[in-house]
Amino acid sequence: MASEIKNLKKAAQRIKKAIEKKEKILLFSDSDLDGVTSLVILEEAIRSLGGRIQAICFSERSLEEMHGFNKEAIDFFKKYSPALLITLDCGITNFKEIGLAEKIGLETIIVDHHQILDKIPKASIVVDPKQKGDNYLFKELAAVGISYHLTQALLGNKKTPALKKSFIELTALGTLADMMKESEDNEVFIKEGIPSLRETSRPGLRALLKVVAESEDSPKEIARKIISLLNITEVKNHLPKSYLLLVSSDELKAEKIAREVCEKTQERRLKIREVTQEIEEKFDSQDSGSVIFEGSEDWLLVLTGAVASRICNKFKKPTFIFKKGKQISKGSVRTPKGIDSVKAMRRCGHLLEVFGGHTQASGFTVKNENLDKFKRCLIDYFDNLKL
Ligand SMILES: [Mn+2]
Repeated sequence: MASEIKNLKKAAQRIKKAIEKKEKILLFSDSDLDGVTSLVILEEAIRSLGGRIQAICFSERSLEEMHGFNKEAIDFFKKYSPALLITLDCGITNFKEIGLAEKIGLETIIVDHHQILDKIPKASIVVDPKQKGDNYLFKELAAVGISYHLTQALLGNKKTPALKKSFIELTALGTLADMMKESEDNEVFIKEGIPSLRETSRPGLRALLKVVAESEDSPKEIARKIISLLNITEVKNHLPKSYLLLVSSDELKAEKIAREVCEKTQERRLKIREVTQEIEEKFDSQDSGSVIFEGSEDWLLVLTGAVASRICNKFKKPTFIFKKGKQISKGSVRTPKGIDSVKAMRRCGHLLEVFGGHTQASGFTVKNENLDKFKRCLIDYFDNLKL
C-alpha cells in the first residue's frame, strides 16, 4: 500500500533493537478491551522474538487520577529504568507524564488512536494515525488495529499462520469493542477474526465460550458476548481480569477466571441499571436542557462510560457523567452523531485538568472547584451550537 502509518516502521525497528540488545521492555495500556487486546498481541509478538518484557501495567480507571498514562504507572515503572516503555491505547494526551517518564530514563513509544490535542507529548516515537503528517488513509483504526500492524512490521514472515489467526481474533474483538467503523482494515479484521472464534485456540476464550455461548449463536453474537464480558476495566495488582484470561495457558485456571468474569459482569450490569434509572427518572420529570451533566460521590468511575452511553442514547443529547471525588471529579462523555465532544471540551479546556478521547466518546478530569464553571461553559457551548 502506498500510504503508511507514520513512525510505525521506526517503532518496529526500535523494538527490534531492544529485543536484540536484551533491553528491558515495559508495556502500559488502557484497561478496556481495545487496550488489553493491543497489549496482548504486542506482548506475544515481542516474546515470540525472544524479547525481554520486564513489567506490564494497565491504567487503573477506578482511581481518581489522570486519564491514561499516569503518575502511578511512573512510580511502578521507575525501578526498571533504563528501559523502553510502550504505551498502548493511551499516552497521546499525557504530556506531563510522558515528559517525566523520558526524564527518568524510560524511553517512550506511544501507540495510540485518540485525537491529538494542540501538541503531541515529547515521547521518543509517536504512532497515532491522527497526528499531523500521517498520510495513512484510514483513520478509524482501534488501538489494537495499529498494534496489529506493528506486530506485522515486527514479525514479517516470522508470523506463523497460527499466530496470525490468534492475533486477528483479538484485533477483531478490540475493534468491535471500541465501536470503530467497520470498513477498510477493520472490515478485514472482523471478517477474518470473528468467524473462527468458536474454534479459537486461546484457552481463555475457550473457557469463556464454555460459560456463555449457546449452540445457535451466530459468530457476531458470540463476539458480542465475549466483548460484554471482557470490557470490564477493573484492575488488580495493575492487571485486569480480561488480560489474565486472554494470556492464560492453563485450561483450569482460565475456567476459574471466566466464571469470575461472568459474576462480575452480572454485578456490573445491575449497578449500571441503577444509576441509569436514577438519571432517567430525574429527566423524565424535568427538562434536561441542551446538555446532560450529572455526577455523584456514590457512582463508580468504571461505570460512567456505560451509563453515559445509555443516557445519551435515550435523550439524544451530549451527556457528561462523572464520579465526584474529594478534590477532583472524573467522568465519561458520550455525544450523539455529528457532535464533537472533544471540540466542546477544548472550548472549556482551561477549566479541566485532562481531557481527550474520540469525537463521540471521551473522558475528562476536573477539579471540584471548577465543576460549576465547566457545566456553564458546556451549556453555553451547546446552546450556541443549536442556533
Ligand atoms: Mn481504544
